[in-house]
This record gives sequence, C-alpha cells and structure tokens, in this order.
Amino acid sequence: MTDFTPWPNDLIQLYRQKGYWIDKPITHGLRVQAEARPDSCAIQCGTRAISYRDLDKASSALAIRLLDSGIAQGDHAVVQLPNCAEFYITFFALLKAGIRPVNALFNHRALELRSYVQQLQPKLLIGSRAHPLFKDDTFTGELREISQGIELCLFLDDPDPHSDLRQWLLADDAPAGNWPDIAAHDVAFYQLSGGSTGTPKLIPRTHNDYDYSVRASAEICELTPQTRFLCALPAPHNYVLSSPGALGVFFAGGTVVMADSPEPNLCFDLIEKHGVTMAALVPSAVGLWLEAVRAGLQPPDSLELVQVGGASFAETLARQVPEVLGCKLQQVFGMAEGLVNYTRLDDNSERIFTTQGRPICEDDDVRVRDADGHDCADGETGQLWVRGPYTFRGYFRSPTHNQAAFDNDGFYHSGDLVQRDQDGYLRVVGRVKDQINRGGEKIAAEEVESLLLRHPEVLEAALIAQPDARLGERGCAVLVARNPVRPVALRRHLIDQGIAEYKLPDRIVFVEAMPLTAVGKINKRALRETILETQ
Ligand code: J2J
Repeated sequence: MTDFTPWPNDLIQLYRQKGYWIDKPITHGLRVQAEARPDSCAIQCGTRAISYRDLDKASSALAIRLLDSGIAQGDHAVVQLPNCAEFYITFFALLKAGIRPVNALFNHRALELRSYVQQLQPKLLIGSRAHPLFKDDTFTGELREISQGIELCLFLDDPDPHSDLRQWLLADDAPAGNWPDIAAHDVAFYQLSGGSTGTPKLIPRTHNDYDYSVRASAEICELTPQTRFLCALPAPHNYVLSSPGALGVFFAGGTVVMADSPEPNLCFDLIEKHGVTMAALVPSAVGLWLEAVRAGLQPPDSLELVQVGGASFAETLARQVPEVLGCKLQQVFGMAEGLVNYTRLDDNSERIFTTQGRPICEDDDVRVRDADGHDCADGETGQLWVRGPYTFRGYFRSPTHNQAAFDNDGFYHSGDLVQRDQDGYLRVVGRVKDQINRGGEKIAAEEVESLLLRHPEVLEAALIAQPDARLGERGCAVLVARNPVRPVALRRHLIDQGIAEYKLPDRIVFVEAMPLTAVGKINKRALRETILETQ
C-alpha cells in the first residue's frame, strides 16, 4: 500500500523549472521573517503577543527536544490542539524535525482520532487537557493499544511538567541539536479530507507543493507585514492554514489574530482591538456578521478584506458584503487535496459576486467533464477534474479509493459540479460526491450511514443534504427500521460510537421502504425529492 504517490518526473521537472517548487521546507518563510523582523508580532493569542523570534525559537526548542527524546525524522504524530499559538508552534516544530503530523480538528472525537491513530501508527500524540477525551488517561490508553508504537504523549495544560507541552516549548535552556535535512519533495504532513467514504482519508502534502500554494496565495491576496489576519475557523483547516491563511501571513511577516469562533461580537471586538485587516470566513459566518451589523453592531473600521469559501455562498449575500461590512470581498473555492481558486482583488465586482474565482496557477490543469468523461464547453455544467503543482496524487494507503478518485492521467476528481467561463473563472453549482456540506463542515454520508446501520433496529440508512437557511445544508437521516426508534436514542447511539457532534443528523425521518435505482442502490435523488417535500 502506498503512503505517498509522487508526481511523474516530467511534471516535477516542469514545476521546478517554472519556480513553483523551490526545494525549501515549509518553515523557510518563518526563518526568513525571524531574521528580518524578530520583534514583530507573529501571533496574537488572547493577551499574548508572540514575536517572530519567539515563534522560531519555541518551535526549534520543541523540535530538538522531540528528536532528543527518540522520536525520529519520518515518524508520525497525531496532534489535536485548539485555536491557540501552540498550534502553530507545534506545527512548525514537527516540520523542522521532519516528524509528520496530522492535525485533527478540535471538535473531532474518539472515532476520528482512533482512525488517524490506526492509519498513521504515530510515535507521538499531542493533545489538550481541555478536550473531553483527554481529561484523564483512559482514551490515551486506548490509543496506545491501537498504536503500540506511541512513545510520547504531550498535553497542553498537563499538570505533570514532564508531559506539559508548554514546558517543552521553553526556549531558554533548550538543548542545541543537529537539524535533520528536510527533503522538500517529501511528505511534510497529512491534511484531512472532507471525505465521502466510510473512513476519514488522509492527504499527504509535501513541502514543495504546500509551500508553493502558500507563497502564491500570499501574493494573490497581496499580504504584507501590515496584514493582520483573523483566524476564526478551526486552525488546522486547509483554508485558514494555507489560502493564504496563517502560513501565508507568516510568509509575509504579518500577524495572525486567534479567535475561538466566528461569533460576531467576539470577532468584532478582536478586530477593533488588534486592527485586523483581513478575515477568512465560511458563508454561514458571513451571514451572522451581516445580521449582527443590521442589528446595530458597528462594523469594524480596520477590516479591508473578507474572504468567503468552504461552501456555496449565495450571490444575494455576496452583494451585501461590501456595503454592509464596508470591505472588499474575495471568494475562495479550494480543497484540502490541493486546487485553490480565488477571485482577484482587482476583478470587477460582478465577477467577485458571481464566481468562485480562478485557479492559483496557470499550470493548474482543470478539466470540466461530463459523466462520460468528455470535455464540456465553456458555461456548461460538468464535473471538476484537476492535476497541478499542488494537487496531490493519492490518498495515504487507500489503493481502492484512489482508483476511483483519479483517472489514468493522474487527474483528481473532486466531486464538484462546476461551470467555467471563457476566462477560466469557476462557478460551483453542485456536487456528485456523497457528502453533506454543513456550513463548511464536511460530512461523508457513508461514514454516518455505517454507524446508523450498527443500531440493532436499523435496517437501511441514507444520509442526505437538506437545504438550510443558516448553514446552507444540514444532514437528514432517512431510515428503514425494524421497530420504531426514538430519534434521541439514535443520536445517543451515534454519540456512543464517538462521532464528532457536527456529523450528527439534524433530522431523522423513517420510511417504509427506500426508493431504489435500476441497479438496486438507494436512490438518493428520489429520496431527496420526497423527503424534502415533507419537512
Ligand atoms: C462552494 N463549495 C466550496 C466554495 C470549498 C480554501 C477554501 C476552502 C477549502 C475547503 C480549502 C467552496 N463554494 N467557495 O481547502 O484551501 C467545497 C467543495 C470542495 C470542498 C473542499 C481551501 N469552497 N467548497 O473547503 O477540503 O465541495 O476545503 O470540494 O474542507 O468544499 O472542502 P475542504
């Protein structure tokens, strides 16, 4: 089974020759800024202002201590931290040490974490004592059984100084050490896939490809040392990490201001206090911000740019952003697997309101194809296929799924339905993948269905997307049951299996029988039509 599928040699050569891949580790941008502006604030986290010097030093201290403790370059780590400075310090430390992490979302629970540990067999686990699963050591013990090789567990806010992450970050008496050589064409970390299958899939991202997407994004978004970026979405998410996200801001020498959530009162306060110039939001959060201003909250003066991405953004809302929030809008359509599209800052407003942008790079090879694989004409709706300098070539150890997700030429099938105009701008108009996009949080239908089917009374299960005014979509579970089951009992059943809360169906409907397709599969389209009529 393949851990990492490389790009073919001719493309590797092209990407180097064109200057996309510069054979430097993702951390090189931080090193440059730590030299150029050591005292500038890199991260504002509550009342703590962390300078570039401190970010660089603390991450080096952790890296060296981890290597000293016996975790080696090439080993895996599973990390789960909330939105705080330690998330970035830890991430940079692992990248410097050549230890490959997956950064779980903070709202992930036992099911997701078990799956990451099972797949990666990590030597290192880094979590937070504030997370319900790590209040005591029961779950850690369970993870140690799944991955016999776990050698070290560190926690934010651990009462024991030996395993308290903050102690490991202290730069003062940090040991000196030998830095490993980081091969930039190698895997730097694993990004999380929104997924459409039963188990969460991991996306190997290399230094070269990720670093390129960050650098190019920082340029497109015109980031400077004066940029003050609000990170109000979960920090590990590809969008706020790299499009241009926190990494783009660090590359440009700006400041990342951490927020626990996109809640408008909290965010407007932070924006005001720290002179935030730019924020990355999902459509549902923009909806909340617009409502808050309408309800009398003063829109913050310093805000120059709001990015919106992660889910479909209604054109009517897009048109309100500049007027109500008093700033520019940028639409972003991206995916953790690679391809990212932006409307450009100097695009005319019609384009910004009505499209989800165009790819970062002229060598992003985007194809819009019909169901039979034929290229669609401009303006026609088709499925998105892509390959390019920062679009991955295969999920971690998933040979069967990879066969379905890629064609023979290495094009990745994102499952999105798009239209492309003659200038290469894309409009996302739907999807063919079996996924619910709940306000930007992705739910793989199959994952939830297989858990529902474990309930003794459930005979058949289908999770479908139900339109929702606030979130865009919500999950609706349609079930055939042996005997009536109360929805609360089913939710309890799912929670007991350790599923993250955002994946719980918002609505549960029972039917006598499922409509079937010609080949005998559940006909979700028919189901959607009948069920959604009866809400
Ligand atoms: C409609 N659907 C969108 C958009 C993503 C930047 C921005 C977002 C993500 C992300 C990201 C959309 N309109 N503007 O990684 O770097 C849906 C599509 C897509 C899927 C990817 C980034 N922007 N989507 O959302 O991996 O269906 O990445 O395939 O979480 O979100 O989800 P994810």
